[in-house]
Amino acid sequence: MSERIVVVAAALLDAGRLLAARRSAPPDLSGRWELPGGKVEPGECPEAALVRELREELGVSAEAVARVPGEWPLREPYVLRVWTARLHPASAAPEPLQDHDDLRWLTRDELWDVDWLDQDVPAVREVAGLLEAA
Ligand code: DCM
Repeated sequence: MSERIVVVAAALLDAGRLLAARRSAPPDLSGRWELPGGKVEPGECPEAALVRELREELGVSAEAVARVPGEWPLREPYVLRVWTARLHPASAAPEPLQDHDDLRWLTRDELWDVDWLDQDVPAVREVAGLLEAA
């Protein structure tokens, strides 16, 4: 039986907007937009992995809020699980420090203006209802 490795990603919400991050690597994913995150390390709980990845990739202090229902297959052996997340009040603003070259805060009206990774689309659809229409 093959072991699945969980990739966690954050639907980081602030003021009714969702953070989208444009990947700068690898070549087959670069230019596409994703919910920021990464692989859970052995022995690490997924929420802790999410907090770590957001700090490393975006320089923010954040916390996981709630699991977005569902699990989406990535390239073997990875599966994608998503949590909503929020910034701590004293957090720095997100910056694309590694893996990304652009960030956007999207309202519900702007949600589909970016070219999401195919595998992130169902999760983005799930969080759409949490965003403001304006
Ligand atoms: N990944 C994804 N969607 C996300 C985050 C990551 O499909 N929202 C994929 C891209 C990589 C793998 O998971 O193949 C590991 O991500 P990373 O390279 O960011 O650690």
